[in-house]
Amino acid sequence: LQTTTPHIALIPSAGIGHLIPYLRLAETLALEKCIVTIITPKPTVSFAESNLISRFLSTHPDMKQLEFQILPPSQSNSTTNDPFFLQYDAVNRSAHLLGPLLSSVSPPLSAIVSDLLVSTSLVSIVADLNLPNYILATTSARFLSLMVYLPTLLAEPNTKFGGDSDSVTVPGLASIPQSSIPPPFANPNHLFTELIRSNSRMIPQAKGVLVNTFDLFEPETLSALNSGSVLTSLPPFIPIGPLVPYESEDCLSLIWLDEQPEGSVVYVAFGSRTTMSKDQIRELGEGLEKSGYRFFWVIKGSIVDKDDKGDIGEVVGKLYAERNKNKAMMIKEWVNQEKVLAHPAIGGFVNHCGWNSVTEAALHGIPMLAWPLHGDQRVNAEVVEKAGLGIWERGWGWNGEKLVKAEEIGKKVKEIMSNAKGNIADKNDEEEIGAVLGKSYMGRNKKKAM
Ligand code: BUP
Repeated sequence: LQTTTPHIALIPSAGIGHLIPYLRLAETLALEKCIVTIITPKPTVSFAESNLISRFLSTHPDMKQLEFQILPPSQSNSTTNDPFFLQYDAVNRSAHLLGPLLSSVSPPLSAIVSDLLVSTSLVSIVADLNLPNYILATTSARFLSLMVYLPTLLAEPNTKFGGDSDSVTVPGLASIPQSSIPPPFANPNHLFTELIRSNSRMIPQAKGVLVNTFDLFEPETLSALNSGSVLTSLPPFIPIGPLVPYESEDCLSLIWLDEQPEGSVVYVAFGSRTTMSKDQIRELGEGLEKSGYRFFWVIKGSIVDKDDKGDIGEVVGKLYAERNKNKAMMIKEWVNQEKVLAHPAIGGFVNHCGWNSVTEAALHGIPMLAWPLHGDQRVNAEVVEKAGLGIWERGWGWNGEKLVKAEEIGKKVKEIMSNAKGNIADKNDEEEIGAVLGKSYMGRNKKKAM
């Protein structure tokens, strides 16, 4: 019996959070002896995306790539000027150019896996090519359920997002508090709302939806999606997560971590596309200092890295940077986050609940302080909290809604770090080591031992 090697095309959309899961899936499929072609929209919004694609291709020479030249994004839209939303829109408007590209590949394709946000535009292309189309969802099953049900909710005259009712009901799911619904959903004409509404309508036509989650993490939600409770006539939702990080290079900042005690460092990062106000960055910096723990802080000065200017001292203040240089790593460049989280020195993770960050923390068992800032992140934070993977202070609101003060931040950081493996705060070092080894042992040996 002759069998042919499956050839899968992967079509991500825009932004690091939508690219990394595709690269992880690409490696997994290649290890399963599939031929993989990655379709990369060009130009990308950020340097981080184009750098990541080049590095991935150079370390995975068997992988095929097809560059997909997209139409220029609109400079703005009356509802948003977020460069990533505008890029999703541009990829959708360019989708007709994909047909000839996909039909030209050799050997012929066996299936397509595409991002949910471009799936409607692909319907007729996939039908013409007579190919099964899978979606790889890059968010939690819980937020995905909200996306699946969004067209129905928006069609109901009584639905009010951001209104007075306490929560939104998606059949089969625990209700979602209004405060977790992304604010753009309150405007049916918002580009983000429109992109999700139009693309979610296509889900029933997909052969299956691959979800970067796992059964133990979101059991009720997966079962609601697969039992027809959310909507009837949905394809299977297949949990394939947490997607395993692909082989990649170390980054220099790991050397600093090598010198820190086990579980002693709190890692602080808010993903690739969110920046906080200057005041909030200052409070966060003070909060980290107040916590007494060592910290590794990835700081973003702009939404898109192409616009990021100035050094760390300019963002956090030169005095602050100097004061903390021995107990902190502060960095504005790209770090290999997955390797940072895998490092034994990391004891806790303050993050925005971007779904990739959540799954990476889950993979390495790092307790999280959830600080969701926009989009799907508050719904994701509910999942983190419910699964016992972290804590969340709901009152901190969306990004920019209120100034979260250093005092509160320091308190919450202490709370997660008290669950960490090493559990030794710098300022209490001597006392805590004394408590472990005994005060008289410490006194006896202090001259000859470190
Ligand atoms: Br920044 C940064 N290094 O320096 P999320 C990010 N990452 O490895 P986001 C690095 O990017 P969306 C860096 O490990 C994760 O895999 C990180 O995805 C990696 O958040 C990914 O966590 C970021 O989903 O995307 O960027 O906000 O809005 O789509 O959730």
